[in-house]
Amino acid sequence: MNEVKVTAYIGLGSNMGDREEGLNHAVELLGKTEGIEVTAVSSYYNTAPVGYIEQPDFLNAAAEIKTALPPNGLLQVCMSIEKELKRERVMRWGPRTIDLDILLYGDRIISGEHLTVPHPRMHERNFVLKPLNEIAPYAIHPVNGQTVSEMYRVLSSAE
Ligand code: GSY
Repeated sequence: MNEVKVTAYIGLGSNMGDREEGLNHAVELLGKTEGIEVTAVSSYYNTAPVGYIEQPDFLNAAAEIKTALPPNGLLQVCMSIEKELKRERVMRWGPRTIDLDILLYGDRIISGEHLTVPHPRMHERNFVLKPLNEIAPYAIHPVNGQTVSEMYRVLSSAE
């Protein structure tokens, strides 16, 4: 029987250690996970830190996957990759070796204790929308109805 696969988007970021190696490794581990196929990866973008700004620049990217995993299963995978790559995070908004965020999971809207999808701040973050716009300009945010390219245009014109 064919599994039903959902297209989901993951945001990746690193600002500790070898950032490029961290992103490469995270994408590789995602692709090796049963129930996940990585179908596109954006370029890697050097971005100034947002929020707590007294920290090194990030390298950010976005990946498109097709997955048979449910949202919470995907969250567990993201968390175990962060653990495997020895994610270090000294403070909540501070530097980290690797960060994986579920941005979109098909057209699902999820508001759970551990997972909110679409990612609640994705529409206001250039470091999310720029890589995502490269691989999925026509993907639709199921809450505001905008495409990624519309959100990216609105955000870029406000800056
Ligand atoms: O949730 C992402 C972690 N993060 C980032 C990031 O990935 N990139 C940039 N540029 N700034 C950030 N601030 C935080 S927190």
